[in-house]
Amino acid sequence: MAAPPTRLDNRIVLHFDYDCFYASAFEVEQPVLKSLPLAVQQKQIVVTCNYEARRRGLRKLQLISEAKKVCPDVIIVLGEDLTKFRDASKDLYLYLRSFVWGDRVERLGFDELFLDVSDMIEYNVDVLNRNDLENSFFHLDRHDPTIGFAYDATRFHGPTFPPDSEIVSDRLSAAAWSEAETLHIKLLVASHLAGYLRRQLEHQKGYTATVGISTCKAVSKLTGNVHKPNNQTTLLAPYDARENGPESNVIRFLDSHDIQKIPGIGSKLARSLKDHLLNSGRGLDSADGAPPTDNKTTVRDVRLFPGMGPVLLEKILGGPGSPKGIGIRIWNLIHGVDDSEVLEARDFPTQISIEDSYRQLETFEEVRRELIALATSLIRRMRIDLTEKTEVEDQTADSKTDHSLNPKTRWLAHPRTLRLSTRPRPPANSSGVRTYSINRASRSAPLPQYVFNLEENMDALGERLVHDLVIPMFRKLHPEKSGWNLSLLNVAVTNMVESAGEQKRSSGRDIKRMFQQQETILKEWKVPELDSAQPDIDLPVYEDSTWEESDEDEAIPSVICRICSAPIPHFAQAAHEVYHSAPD
Ligand code: TTP
Ligand code: MG
Repeated sequence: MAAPPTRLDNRIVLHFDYDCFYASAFEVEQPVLKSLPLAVQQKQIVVTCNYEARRRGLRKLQLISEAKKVCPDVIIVLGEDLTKFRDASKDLYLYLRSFVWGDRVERLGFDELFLDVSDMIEYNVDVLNRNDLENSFFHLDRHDPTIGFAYDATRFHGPTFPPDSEIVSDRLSAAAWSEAETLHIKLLVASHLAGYLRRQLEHQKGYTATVGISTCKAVSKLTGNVHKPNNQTTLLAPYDARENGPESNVIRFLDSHDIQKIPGIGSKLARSLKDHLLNSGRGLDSADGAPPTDNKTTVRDVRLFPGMGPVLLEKILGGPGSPKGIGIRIWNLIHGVDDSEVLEARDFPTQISIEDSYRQLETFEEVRRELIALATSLIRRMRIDLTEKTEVEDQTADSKTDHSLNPKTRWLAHPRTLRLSTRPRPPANSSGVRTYSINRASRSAPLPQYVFNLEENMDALGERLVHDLVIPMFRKLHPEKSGWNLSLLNVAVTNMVESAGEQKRSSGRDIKRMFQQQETILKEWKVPELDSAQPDIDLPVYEDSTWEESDEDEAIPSVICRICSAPIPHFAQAAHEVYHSAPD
C-alpha cells in the first residue's frame, strides 16, 4: 500500500453551517415562530423545517402532505422567493467576515462559510501566558489590545472528537508546549474563537450555526456535523499517527464515514469506488473482515484495500472528463488532507443573473411582462450586492465636536454588460415526445448608466431598461413575430469593474466600533451554552464553488434537471426529484 500523504497542518479552518437556515430567516422576522413547529415550503416539499418541527418528526425534503399528517399543527411558510435568504446570507457573511484577519472567508451556497483563521490563532497562541492560562484574553484586533474576549485556555470550548479526551479536562502539561503539540494549542484557542463567533451571530443577528474546527476545508466541514444544531466540534490532535504513539484522530474520525460523505467525493466518484471494491475479486475483507456492502463503503474500506494508493485511484477514477491528478487528490482526501485554500473574500460577485422558467411563454405581451419583472429584480439585486453603505460625517452639524454620521450608499462595482438569455422549448418529435434542451441563446449589450441612479424608482428603471434595450435584444434573438415557446428567460449583468475610491476592506477595519457597540448591547446577556443531540441529517453535496467563480446566480453550483431542464442547485437535487414524482 502507498504511504499516507504528508500533512501540512499550518492552517486553522472553521466551517459554519447555519441551522435550519430558511426557517431561521422567518424566525428572525417573527421570533414567536421559534417555539412552534415551522416548515418552509417550495413546490410540494418541505425544503427545511426548524428544530421544533424536527423534534415532532418532520424532516427536510418531506412532502407537505406527509408533514401535515405527522404534525397537524405545523406552520407552513412559502420559501419560493429567495430574496429573504439571499439578503440574510450576504448580511451574515459580511458580519462574520468583519472578524477575520486576512480576509480568507469563502461562501459555499447560501448557508455555509469557511473561515481561515490561521493568522488570528497564531497570534493568540503567541500571546498566551502559560502561567495563567485560565485567565487568557483572545485578541480580535492586533492593533488594539483591549478588543477581544476573556477565556479559559486550560480547556476546549464545546465538544471535541474524540470526546472526553484526558487532555480536555487536564491542565496543559509542559510537554504540550513542545513543537509537536502546537496543533493541539491552536485548535484549543480556535475552539474559543468559534464559540465566541457563534454567540455573536446569535445575539447580534438571531441565527445559530453549527461549526467544525480543523485544519482544512473538507475535514472541518465534516467535523461540524458531529454535534448539530447550535454547537461545535473540534477535531483534536494528533493528526499524524506516530510510531508507538497515539493514532491519528483524523484517520479515526474519517474511517467510519461512508466514502460518499467525504466533501469533494460526490456520488459519481463514490459509485466508481464502490463498484471497484465490490467487483474486484480480491480484498473484499480488507478492512474489518466483512466485505463492503453495496449500501456502505467506508473510507476505511477504500483506504485499506490491497494496493490502494494514488496510482490505483487514478486508474479507477481517471480517464476522459475527469480532472487531472484525481488519484492523488482523492488519496489525500481520504487521509483528511485537503490543500484547497479558503478563497479570499470579494466585495461583490463577478456577475448577477436573475431567471425564471416557464411552462408556456408564447405571446409578446407575456414576454414583455416577464422581462420587466426580471429586469426590476435584477436592479434590486444590483443595489443589494453591488453597493455599500458608507458613513460620512455630517458637515451641517452645528458643533465641530458633533460627529453625527449619515449613511450614504455607494456603488462598489459597475457592471459594464447586460446579457439576455432564452431557452426555446424544442418541438415534440413525431411520436409526440418532447426532447429537453439545455441550450440557451444569448445576446449582450453595454449596460446604460442610468440604471445606477439610486434616486430612481426600481420599477421605472426596470421598465425603461426593457424598452430601450432588452426588447431589441430579444427581437434579435427571436426575429419571428410569435410562437417562440420559451421555457426560460434570464437577464444578467456581467463584466464588473470595481469602483475607484476606498481600498479593499482590510482586516479588522470596523471591528473597534462594532465591538464597542456590541459591548453595550451585550452587557445584559448571559450567554447560554446549548448542547443538543445530533440529529441524523445528510449534508448537502460539497462542491468547490465560490462567489467569484460561479457562473450562475450567486454561488449555487447547479446541475440541469433531466426532466424539465431547469438548473437545480446540487443540494436541492433530491428535493427536485421528489417534486417530479409528487402528484400535482
Ligand atoms: P441545509 O444546510 O441542508 O439545511 P438547513 O440549514 O435548513 O438545516 P441544517 O440545520 O440541517 O443545516 O440547507 C440550507 C438551506 O438550503 C435550507 O434552509 C433550505 C435550502 N435547501 C433547499 O432549498 N433545498 C434542499 O434540498 C435543501 C437540503 C436545502
Ligand atoms: Mg444549514
